[in-house]
Amino acid sequence: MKRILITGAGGQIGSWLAPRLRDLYGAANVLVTDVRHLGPEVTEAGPFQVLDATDASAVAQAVMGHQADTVYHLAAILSATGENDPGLAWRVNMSSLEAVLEVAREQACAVFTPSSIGAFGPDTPKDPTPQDTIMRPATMYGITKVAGELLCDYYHTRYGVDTRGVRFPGLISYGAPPGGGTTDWAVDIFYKASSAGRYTCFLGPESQLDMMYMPDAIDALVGIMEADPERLVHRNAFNVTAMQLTPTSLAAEIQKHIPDFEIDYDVDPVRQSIADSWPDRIDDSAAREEWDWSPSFDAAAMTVDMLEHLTN
Ligand code: NAD
Ligand code: AKB
Repeated sequence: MKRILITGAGGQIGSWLAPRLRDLYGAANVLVTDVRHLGPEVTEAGPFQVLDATDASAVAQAVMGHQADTVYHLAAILSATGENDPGLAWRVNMSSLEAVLEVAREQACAVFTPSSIGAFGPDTPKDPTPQDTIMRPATMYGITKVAGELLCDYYHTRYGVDTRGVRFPGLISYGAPPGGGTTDWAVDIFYKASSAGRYTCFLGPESQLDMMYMPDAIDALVGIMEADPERLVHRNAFNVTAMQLTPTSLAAEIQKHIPDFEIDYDVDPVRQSIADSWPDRIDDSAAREEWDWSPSFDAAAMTVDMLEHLTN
């Protein structure tokens, strides 16, 4: 049975991933960690530890103490927060990844690290965005993501560490709120639609971005880590997507269930310029070919499920 440690597990992804991994591999085998204390639904369901992932010796001690053979490294600063404090984004995203990769090298652990559509930049072909293409991001978040992809590749080729990862699009979920990203509008819109019947969007009406519903993202996380290594050519930065949304198209989907729902716009120039520098549609055929990636939720199915959970 795997012995797993998750960093940054209190966030949008970790709050879904931790229970899934505890179900799959046994609660006692999954050490959940975050830089802050988490609620009893996490801390009482299995082992939990407050852990600053930028503290390399604390990370090493936690991995060795738990005898972990696999690390899901989720601790990070996201795009919009990263543009407000680029130094913080660089320090947290790079120091924590280096700490995790070093202990993985010493202890022969497998490592999952999520990259992002934020790794692409304004010079990248936008539709479709190929798996292997120009990577010149315009944000500090994107710079840390490209550097992280390369560092993970390096630890695999140089030291034989079993590093794997995907480039996630914007993730949509209920539960833990999103943590300061450019795609947060696609989550906020559901909360405001179900509570107030209207939403003011910080991106313009036709800003198109790739998105994915969280249950598919969790399947991707488990799927890539369970994939046959012989089939993996890309390893650390697989494009994965499930749908392409604009504020206009998602509002129309919500209006099928809440006919009076209204959307208006108060565009935030910082997040708009980040969104404008990202792809409109990424090509995820490498993930489909190399580890049978296939999402279950399109925009219609995701909207039904989100509204059902939020109104209940
Ligand atoms: P989030 O902001 O919701 O959660 C991040 C967690 O990391 C938080 O619980 C925070 O407390 C913790 N954290 C911050 N600094 C830390 C530190 N020094 N040590 C330990 N923990 C720390 O982020 P998320 O949405 O869950 O994203 C997780 C990963 O997935 C990130 O690498 C992110 O870039 C990537 N990703 C997310 C999305 C998305 O839409 N959510 C899309 C693409 C990639
Ligand atoms: C963000 O908007 O920063 C994240 C991401 C797509 O990486 N949701």
